[in-house]
Amino acid sequence: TEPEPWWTGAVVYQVYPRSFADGDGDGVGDLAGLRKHLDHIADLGVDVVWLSPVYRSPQADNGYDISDYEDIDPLFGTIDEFDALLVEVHRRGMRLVMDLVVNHSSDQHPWFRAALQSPTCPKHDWYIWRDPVDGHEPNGWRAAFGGPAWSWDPGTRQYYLHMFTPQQPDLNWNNPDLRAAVYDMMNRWLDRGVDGFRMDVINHIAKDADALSGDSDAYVMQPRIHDHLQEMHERVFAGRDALLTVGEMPGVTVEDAALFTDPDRHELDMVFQFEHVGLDHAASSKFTRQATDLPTLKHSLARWQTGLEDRGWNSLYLSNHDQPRPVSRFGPGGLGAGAGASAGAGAGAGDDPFAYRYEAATLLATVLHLHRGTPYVYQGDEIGMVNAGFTSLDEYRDVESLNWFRGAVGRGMPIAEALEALSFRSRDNARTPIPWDDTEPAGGFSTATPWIGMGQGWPRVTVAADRAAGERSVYEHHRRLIDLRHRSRTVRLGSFTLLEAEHPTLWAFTRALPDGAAASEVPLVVVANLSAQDLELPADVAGRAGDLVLGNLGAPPVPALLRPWEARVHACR
Ligand code: TEU
Repeated sequence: TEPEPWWTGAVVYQVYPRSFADGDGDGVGDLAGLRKHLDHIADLGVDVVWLSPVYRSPQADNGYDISDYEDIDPLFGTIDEFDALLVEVHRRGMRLVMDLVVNHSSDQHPWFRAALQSPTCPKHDWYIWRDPVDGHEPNGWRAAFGGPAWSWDPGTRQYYLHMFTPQQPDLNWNNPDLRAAVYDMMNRWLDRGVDGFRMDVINHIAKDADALSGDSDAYVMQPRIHDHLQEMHERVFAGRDALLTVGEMPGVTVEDAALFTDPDRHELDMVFQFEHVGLDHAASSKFTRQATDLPTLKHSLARWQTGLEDRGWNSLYLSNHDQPRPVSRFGPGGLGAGAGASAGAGAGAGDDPFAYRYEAATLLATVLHLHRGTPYVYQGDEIGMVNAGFTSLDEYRDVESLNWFRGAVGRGMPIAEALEALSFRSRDNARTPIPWDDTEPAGGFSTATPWIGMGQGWPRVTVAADRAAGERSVYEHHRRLIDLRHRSRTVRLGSFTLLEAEHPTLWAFTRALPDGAAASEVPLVVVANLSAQDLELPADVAGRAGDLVLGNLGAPPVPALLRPWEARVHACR
């Protein structure tokens, strides 16, 4: 049989460079700062570093608006600094995956500047233009960060499409020259030594902009997406070894994902799906909290486990630079506050944001890393960082947050209510600087005032404090989880079975391989208590739990009892 791909045993660490470490003292993280702190990542045992965008960019969306795909923004360093980083990453036995943002470019990219010249110049067709209809936008599509998805260009007297900010015009993937230019660019990065790509909103590159409906959802992913990805594979990835490709795909279904990640179809290794991070969003807006509960979350992830069991592969994440911190969202003040509480405004807000922080951070990591798929650790989660806790608008930086606030308050929402929504949902919750220690002015992140505040966790939650916490180090727990994946074939490939699916506070499942003879193939049972009360394991679960493999609270005094926010991995009896 074919050996399994290397990334079934890999763990990825995501770096959001502007918030990781500042090497040149301007208050913004950069490549030099990252290079200095690489051992923090390597010692965790991860296999891959995914670097969020460092390309030249006006920073309208923190680098997700690229004006030169082949150079580094001076904010982050130089191309020589990048090469030096790549050498150091490889020297530590890790791979480096770049962000690829080709659904759109910056409006300052020379391609778009050229496209503005006239509707007949060749580059014009590299973007998506429509004539006005009755003096208006051609359809009612809305941009993700507010306002219409079409902006008027007075020069060409046409509208151009942008699914995000007006500074991020969408590229036209129907144009073969555009596609060739993107593939050439990707090949040059791979030739330079990078090891793959995380592809930003890649399921949106094939869209039907002629659709007249007021809602873009049905049209952002057209069947041609599969042709584009197969062509990309053939022109870029075929014949290259040991790469990793992961496509970010808002709205993707498990059925779609099985196609995208079926190895025989040569499209992508894995995708980021959004189902589990949408459960607490109202359909109308991500800023409206929707009640959810543990059974719903368990079922959602379990459905993806089953759906991609025979073909395809999952990526596993609870957070990234767009999502709140897992401890705050799924911990005692979030999901753990219960379905009723998570519905109301201010749920958990009065509570201690640090309650059971170590336990919740390590429990959530245990559950995530024990699923089948490739786990992604977002910077800061390995020390159990919490939401930013900002209380006034001037603390926020994110364009999505600022635009939403302006719109909501403009429509009459009380300011306090809008600030409350930002406090649980803003992307800035995960973008505060890594607090390396408790020194002024910025916890070792920078010698200057940082571009965004340190957040409520600082100076209590720091890398130094966590590393000194011994048995209660979130970092150390992640290291053990990653080590377990490397040692255990069951963790990598075993099939997943959810136990006690309807239990309101117990998350329990087994992982097992069909024959399972070798030591690395022992079947495992995972049990986790998402509550502040002791939990007595149901007999069918307790009966399975043999030797303790790993736990966040050490050996249990009473094996059939889970302490508050305890998570354990046992060999199956
Ligand atoms: O995000 C795409 C996306 O759909 C969302 O997760 C988005 O960030 C948002 O939360 C909508 O409410 C990707 C990047 O990860 C994000 O940082 C960029 O802003 C976006 O694409 C545009 O490039």
